[in-house]
Amino acid sequence: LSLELYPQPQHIVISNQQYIPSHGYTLQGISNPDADAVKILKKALPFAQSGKSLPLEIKKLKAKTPEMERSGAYILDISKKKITIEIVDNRSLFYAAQTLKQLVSYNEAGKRTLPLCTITDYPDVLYRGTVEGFYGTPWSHADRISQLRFYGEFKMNTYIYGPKDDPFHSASWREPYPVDQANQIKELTAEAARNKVDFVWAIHPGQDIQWNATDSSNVISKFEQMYNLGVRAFAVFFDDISGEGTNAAKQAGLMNYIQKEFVEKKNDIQPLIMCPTEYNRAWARTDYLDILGEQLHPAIQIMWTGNRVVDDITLEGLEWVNKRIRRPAYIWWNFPVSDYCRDHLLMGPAYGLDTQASNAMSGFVANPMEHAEASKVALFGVAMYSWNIHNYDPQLAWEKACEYLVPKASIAFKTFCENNSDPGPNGHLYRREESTRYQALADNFLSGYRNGRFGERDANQLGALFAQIQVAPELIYNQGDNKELIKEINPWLMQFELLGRCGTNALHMAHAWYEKDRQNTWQRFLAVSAVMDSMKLINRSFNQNPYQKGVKVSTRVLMPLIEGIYRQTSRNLLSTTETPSNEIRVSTASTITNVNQLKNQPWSEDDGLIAYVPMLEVVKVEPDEYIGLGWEIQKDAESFTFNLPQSNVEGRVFEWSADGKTWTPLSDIPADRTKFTVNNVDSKAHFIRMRNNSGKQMELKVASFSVKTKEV
Ligand code: LTM
Repeated sequence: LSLELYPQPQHIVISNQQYIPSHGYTLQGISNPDADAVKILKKALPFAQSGKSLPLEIKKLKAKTPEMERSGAYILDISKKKITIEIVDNRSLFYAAQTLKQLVSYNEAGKRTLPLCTITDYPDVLYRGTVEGFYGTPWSHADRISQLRFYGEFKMNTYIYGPKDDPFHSASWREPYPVDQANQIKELTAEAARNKVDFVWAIHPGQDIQWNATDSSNVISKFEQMYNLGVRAFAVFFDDISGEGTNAAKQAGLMNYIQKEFVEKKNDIQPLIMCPTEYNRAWARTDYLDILGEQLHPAIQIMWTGNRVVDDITLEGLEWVNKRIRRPAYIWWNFPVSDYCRDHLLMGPAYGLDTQASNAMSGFVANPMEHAEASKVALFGVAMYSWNIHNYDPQLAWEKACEYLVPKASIAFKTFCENNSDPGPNGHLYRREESTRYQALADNFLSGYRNGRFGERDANQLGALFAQIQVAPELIYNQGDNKELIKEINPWLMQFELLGRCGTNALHMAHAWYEKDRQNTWQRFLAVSAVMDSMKLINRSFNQNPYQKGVKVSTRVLMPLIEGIYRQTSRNLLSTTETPSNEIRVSTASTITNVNQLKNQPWSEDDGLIAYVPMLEVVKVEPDEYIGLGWEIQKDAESFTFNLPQSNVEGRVFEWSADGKTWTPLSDIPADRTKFTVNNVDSKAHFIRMRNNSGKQMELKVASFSVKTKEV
């Protein structure tokens, strides 16, 4: 007999007996047990009003192992005569109550039943939860309240508040919050406390901080304001900054100052957390981390995203960084964050997490999508992983998350999620499995079709899938349980319905061709074209952010399959190798750069505008390295625009070239501008670049680097 509990407890001893309590329970043991926990217990169990009762005893836990001393550890024993809960702290009782709630079931007669069992449970990782640390629209107040409740339910105890686009966190960090926002933060700290979550407020001061006494006290004053709102946990982020603020010794100095002047004086504050500037292994090329390791107060936690900005988490990678920072890293996992692939949703399982790494990290928090409710699919996995690392099963966690979020249409929701999980090509080279169950099917069918065959069995299976895809959105809309989720993912649901329609038509079209029914093939061809046009319309109408515009679904397997069938059919129909007009056009424009960090950065071409996809992180450009664009001979440049915030301007040169070999300086660019448009680009130009001629390393952010072209 096993128990379905999430997260899975560390140890369960269970008899195969279910038990119907003969009386209601009465609380015994420690005085003043946590009220939030008691509320859950009272909902889960029958409580005695008067007369005969069974004891529910709460007592202090006498730990026999270090794990059982951790905040949140508990022993829950259910026997016929009584229930006993042994606890370390209030969080323990709250978690035991959450477990109990999951244990209660109802028999056919509607009576509450309990399994007779003993559960000994503790978290593998001390700090577990999320860091709202993405670029883009910060979560709403309601989103955050709902998140905190979700964390409490699944035993996550940390929420780090650090949305990059909250000015009071980052750009205007010295300013206090206006009253209405301050009040909301106060409400959040109270909600966090009710759910036994540490609300950690983070500041991001590094871009313009001055290393002097005034700014040190500016940080403390801001923390004081937050303290007065109920915040009892703090972080300082130094990620994605350039210039003076990146100095490791100065950063350590400030952190130690906060430790001494604020944390140690207050006495009721959680350990400080810092996010370093070199927060991943690919960027750690200096002695920066060693300086932190040596100089930073040992009580301060250091965050770490892994071997790259967005990556899996490995024990080997953790051991590498832990040696340098001289403490176990506090993981900032960049999943399911989608601020670098905003046209996609990351709805797949939280996998790629080392199950042997429990002793190598002090904390594990995940950076989510700006879509709060949709992020819960992955965050459910994060809760399972960080509580019980060895037994983590990403696929199981994903399935349970889908069932939890959309209970009445969980199959439809799984269909949606399993086909919307890959970010598509991106500068981080981070890819996720998507539609894996259908990959072989799709490949087989397409290669057969290209060779004049029609794989009937494959087509039937794919047809069933596309039918399922087409109805999935309707089922998800109709279940009505989770309106917030639907609001967030609606453009993708609309697109998904069209994908199903498009796939069905594409299969019929292929079949008609195989049957030599030219007329029907044409009809289906036009139907596929029409659906593709509708998909393009959605792509151009929704989610029009300046980074990755639009709404993409199933781009890894299913959309390429449909496009492949469509392309082949158009070739068949036209008996030509020419590309049809509404096929995605392949351009010969490209980025030209020898900067390592930019080599994989995607670029876009839209209406003659050739552009780098904006980057969020700071790019380091070594002497003589350049960032540029090239375009085809059939096009003339009308203008060139750059916006390179946080950049050194000294020693940079802008140049154009006709052949990519001989370069001429672009005149008329003011020397001090980080943002400018040149309107009179020489018509012979087919390349433009900015080169670092300063002899020193240069830092910049690529907000925009683009050329507007017209056909000649
Ligand atoms: O990852 C860190 C430490 N910082 C930023 C995040 O704010 C951002 O959300 C992620 C993903 O794009 N990348 C970062 O560099």
